Parts: sequence; C-alpha cells; structure tokens
Amino acid sequence: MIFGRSERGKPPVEPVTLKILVAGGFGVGKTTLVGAVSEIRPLRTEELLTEAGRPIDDISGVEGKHTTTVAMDFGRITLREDLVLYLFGTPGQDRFWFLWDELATGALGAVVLADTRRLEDCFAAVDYFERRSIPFVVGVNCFEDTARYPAEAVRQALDLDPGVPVVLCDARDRESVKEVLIRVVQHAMAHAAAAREAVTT
Ligand SMILES: Nc1nc2c(ncn2[C@@H]2O[C@H](COP(=O)(O)OP(=O)(O)OP(=O)(O)O)[C@@H](O)[C@H]2O)c(=O)[nH]1
Ligand SMILES: [Mg+2]
Repeated sequence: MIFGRSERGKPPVEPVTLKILVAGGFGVGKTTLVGAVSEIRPLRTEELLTEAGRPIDDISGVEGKHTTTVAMDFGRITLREDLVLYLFGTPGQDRFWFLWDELATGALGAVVLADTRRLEDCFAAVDYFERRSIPFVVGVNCFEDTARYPAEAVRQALDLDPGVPVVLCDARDRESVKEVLIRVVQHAMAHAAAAREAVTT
C-alpha cells in the first residue's frame, strides 16, 4: 500500500465538512439530539438546574430535567464518506442569547427543534434564522406522551414559509435524527443554488 492511499488504490476522499446548528427552546431535546447521532463522544456543557435558578429557569413541561446547556453541545456525524457534519447545539435559555452569533458564524444551516406543547418557545430561533437568511428545517420532537400534529399544522402555527421543511422526529433515535440532518443539508443546498441563480440572472 502506498502511503496516503487506501488499500484499493483509490486516493482517500477529502470530506466536505459542514457546520449545522441545533437550536430551539429550553428543554426541547437539543443535547439529546446531538448525543443520539454523534460518532464522537459529544462535548457537553451541562450544568445542574438549581434552586437558585428557579425563578429564571422555567422548567414547566420538562419537570424531569435536571441539567441545562450553558454554552453549547458539539458532535460530529459522517453522513457519507465525503460529507461530514459538525453539529453545534445552542443553549435553550434566553439568558444565553449572547452566545448565538458566535455559534452561528459559518453555519450552513440549522435545525429548529420544537415541542408541540410549547411551540412558542421556538419562535425566537425561527426568527433568528429567518432574519439572517440561514436555511433551517423545523424538527418536531415527538415526545410520546403528547398529541401528534401533522407537519402542516405545525407549519401554520409557526407561520413558516412554504419552502421550510417540517419533519417529525424523535431526538433520541439515531436514524430519525439522521433523516432530519439530511433534510437540512438538502434544503441548504437548494437554498445556495437558488441564491447563486439570483446572482447570475
Ligand atoms: N420522552 C422523550 N424525552 C426526551 C426526548 N428528547 C429529550 N427528552 C428528554 O427531555 C429532557 C430535555 O432534553 P435535553 O436534550 O437536555 O434538552 P435541551 O434542549 O438540550 O435543553 P437545554 O439545553 O436546557 O435548552 C431530557 O430529560 C431528555 O431525556 C424525546 O424525544 N422523548
Ligand atoms: Mg441542551
């Protein structure tokens, strides 16, 4: 074997790496999603939710939750031999908004995770990406004890543009999360192609 070449004599593929943000409201499952698909041990920045934080940290709806992300989650997934995604999960609480611009720099696209019991919690994330023209898909994290709504109903409730994909998913399930990530990449590619078209015509 020649150094730097694979056994079959094919030169190794230098993968394209893309940065994807995972955003959404507090406790919607962002850290869970990154952990479910990452092929490296995800970097987490979890801190305990404490009694002192109670007036600020609204845990209604996520009473079983004991920790919260205070900076970011980081993970990596190889979607194809030549396509690697770096996943950056944002903190869910409003008091960490100041970190978002830094996290969003260079992002190709985003997943906005939503919980249908608290849809309003993801308005801010939807707004953020719309304003910056960062392509995003909405992933509805289907917690098992909640009513299912069709994707169209979620689209209407969030007042999304018709082109924004809405995907039902389970943040704990690797295959389900992979599907969401593939949709983000496809959507971002289409978005980039449309932008190029607009420049050249
Ligand atoms: N039943 C169920 N529980 C889930 C699902 N996704 C996440 N959870 C649970 O919901 C809680 C919140 O998950 P996290 O992944 O920490 O949420 P987060 O969005 O990262 O939260 P912050 O970083 O604090 O905003 C955890 O206790 C998870 O185990 C899901 O799809 N179904
Ligand atoms: Mg988190």
